[in-house]
Amino acid sequence: MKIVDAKVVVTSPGRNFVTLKITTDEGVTGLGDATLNGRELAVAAYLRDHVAPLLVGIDPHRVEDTWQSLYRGAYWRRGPVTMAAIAAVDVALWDIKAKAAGLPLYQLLGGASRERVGTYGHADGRDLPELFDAIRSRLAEGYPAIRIQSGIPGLKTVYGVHSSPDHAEAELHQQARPVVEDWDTAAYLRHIPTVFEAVRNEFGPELPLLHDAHHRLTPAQAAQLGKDLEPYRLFWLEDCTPAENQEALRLVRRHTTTPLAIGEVFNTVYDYQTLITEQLIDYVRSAVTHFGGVSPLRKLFDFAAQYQIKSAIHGPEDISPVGMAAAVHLDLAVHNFGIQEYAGYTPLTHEVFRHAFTFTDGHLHPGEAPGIGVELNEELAAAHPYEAAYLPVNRLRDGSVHDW
Ligand code: GCO
Ligand code: MG
Repeated sequence: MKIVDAKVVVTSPGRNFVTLKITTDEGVTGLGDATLNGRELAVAAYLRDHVAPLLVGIDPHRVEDTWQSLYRGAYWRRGPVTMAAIAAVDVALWDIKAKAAGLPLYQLLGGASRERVGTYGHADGRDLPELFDAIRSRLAEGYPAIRIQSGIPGLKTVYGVHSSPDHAEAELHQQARPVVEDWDTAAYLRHIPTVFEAVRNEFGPELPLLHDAHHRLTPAQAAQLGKDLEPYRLFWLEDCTPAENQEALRLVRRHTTTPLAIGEVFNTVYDYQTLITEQLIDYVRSAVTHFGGVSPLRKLFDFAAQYQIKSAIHGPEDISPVGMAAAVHLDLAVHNFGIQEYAGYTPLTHEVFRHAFTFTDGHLHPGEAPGIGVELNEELAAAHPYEAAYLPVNRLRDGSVHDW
């Protein structure tokens, strides 16, 4: 078998997605997700201009060799643009290999280690009544675990909190200029433990609760928050400090038993080296899409397993259904699976990317279609072209930029 075409499709059925479609001389095709939120066209150009020409003519079954040649051969290693591009190739090749074998991808990864894949969903509110309503909605949808994000008194807009529940969908259409959010760490640290206390009082001790600090704290602040949240027994506290500094987690870990999750912005195993070998975290959060694909993520999970660290693949709305499908195959197969984030998609996104994976009773299953089980409706994708969009920026009260 030989690759005859590699084409990049950028579509915005509510938000932008970048998809690589590889076609072989035997007519078998494969899809990969290369979506990098707010920087989509950089990855599209990397793929179109620098990777696609190298793929034509090669044997698509050589997944590992292709990965290594794209990673090592570029000389300029790592980074989100490079690794998202390599991820798309890796997943598309796994898709082709599994289709050629007539098997769903999870079978090539060792087969199912579980019957279904547990998820967590998002609940947010500007105040407690709004948050409680959101939690009730997620519970009604069947989610077995819930991430809680809350408005902070005195702050206008906070990460993960929609300006009104009715606007949740509209806000998926991101802005053509970055929205400016405001931030006050002291106000946040005072308020969040009271939110978890109220949620525990209302919903009881059993519901697994998560929280994302989105890289905003210093190690000492994160340690304090972890300690303050201990009575509420979180499933995890996510991205408590900026992810670049692995050593920062030593201090956090020494001071709190709240489980820690990190890694959605990481793109290679080297970003995790200290965190894993010193057992400073409990969950690795990388997405198939931003970590170079199924091949390296599988290796990361195997490495993490030696240190009792579990998988928790990043699954917000900005991972396309192609990236999500690949994730769910891995989730079903790896032994040290922890949880899968699943934020769901707009109805139009489900139409553009028809997929075999299912979401029932808060659990995902990849389905039994050969490959990753996603088909791209190219006509519908073309009818919804790229829209300029940015993630927000975050500023303190004095106007200076803070981590977002
Ligand atoms: C999460 C993440 C996302 C990111 C988003 C950025 O835990 O789901 O923090 O919400 O902010 O993926 O593009
Ligand atoms: Mg996060």
